[in-house]
Amino acid sequence: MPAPSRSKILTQEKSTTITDVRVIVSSPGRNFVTVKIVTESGIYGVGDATVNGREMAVATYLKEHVAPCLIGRNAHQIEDIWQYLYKGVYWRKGPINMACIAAVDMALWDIKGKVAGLPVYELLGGKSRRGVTVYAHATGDTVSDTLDRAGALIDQGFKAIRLQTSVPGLEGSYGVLGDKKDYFEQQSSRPLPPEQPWSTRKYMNSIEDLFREARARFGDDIAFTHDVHSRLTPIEAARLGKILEPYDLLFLEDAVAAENQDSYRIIREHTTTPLAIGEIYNTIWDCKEMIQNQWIDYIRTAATHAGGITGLRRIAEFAALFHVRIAPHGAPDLSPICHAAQAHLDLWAPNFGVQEYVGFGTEISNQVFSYDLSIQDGMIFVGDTPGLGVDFNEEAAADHPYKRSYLPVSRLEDGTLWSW
Ligand code: CS2
Ligand code: MG
Repeated sequence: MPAPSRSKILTQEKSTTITDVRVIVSSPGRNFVTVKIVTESGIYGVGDATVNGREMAVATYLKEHVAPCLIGRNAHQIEDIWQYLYKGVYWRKGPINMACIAAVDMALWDIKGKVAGLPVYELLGGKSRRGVTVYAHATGDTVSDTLDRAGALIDQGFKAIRLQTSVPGLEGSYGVLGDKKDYFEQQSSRPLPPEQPWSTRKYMNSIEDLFREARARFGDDIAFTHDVHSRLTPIEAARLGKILEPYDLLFLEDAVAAENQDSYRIIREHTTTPLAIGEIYNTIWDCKEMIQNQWIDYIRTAATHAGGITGLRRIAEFAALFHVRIAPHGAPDLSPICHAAQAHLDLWAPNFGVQEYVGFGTEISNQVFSYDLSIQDGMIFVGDTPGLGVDFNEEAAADHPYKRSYLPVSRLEDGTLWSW
């Protein structure tokens, strides 16, 4: 077939020349930062840049420093634009910078799919599975409440469940909703960082009950995960891993805050409980050491926090060399755009493990975000809409203005500042 004439390529470039970059901060139930990249032809793409509790930092960075550099560029040049924004900034990496690159990247993949008339998973290499297996969240003030919630999820067909429950004697344990109806409501009422107490001793003295009773009630087929949320030291995490070995977890998440990746070597030397980490990582460099040393089993980087589809694809390919599977973060502070981007990537990735799932949104956020995603029998199914299959209603978003909201801060019972 003859190569397209220069004029045809130019026509393409003209039609996909970026003419506008819009950054919208809205709060349909909780704050989100959305990027909309518009091309000469009118085709546009959307991306998620939400960094929970620092939304305005991201929005300003995008408006002031990223958007001007994109006008006039060819939206098809996803990789070149990624490299331009990553290397061209000089001050590389970091959560704010990488969330901006991520949102632009998602929007460009969305545009490319729309121009090609294909869903993004086809552009990545097609489906490697029929659907995306997820793990849902079961949480409660008591072990019994948590397991009742888990039972309801199992009845809905979920095959993997994250279990979190209150720590007896502590006010406000991580991952427990208390009197709030969902995570959105829980976060929306935080105009200043609430302070939550932590006691490793109280936690370690109670956590085994949750999994012993879960296995007794549900048997061995259900996969359970648990999120420690970076609160232990390496040797404490090693002990927790050994305590939980009889209950055969799918993975123990964020056992230790891992700026020092070598911490995971210590945990690994003591326990066979699978380990997962990565939701706050921003680049492959943050997790390179622990992947190549096989100190972890799942890497949980999120499209919004680790450079978009392009960033996640690089991490997935590297992780596959070391038997590490991807288990992308899927928290309520990622927008449906991120959930969709990850679902497309999960469908393609040969080393996909499991996707965190807390729902794609609520009745309010669904007024702003629409998406070609469904959940059935514990799996996400991605439609064949070209691009990411998501849309963002700017008019509806304007009805839900941003309102500052923080993540909590944690302190030990003696007042020492701790990881939340
Ligand atoms: C949690 C997150 O879902 C998880 O694994 O670690 O919900 C985390 O607490 C939030 O993303 C913080 O914004
Ligand atoms: Mg987590």
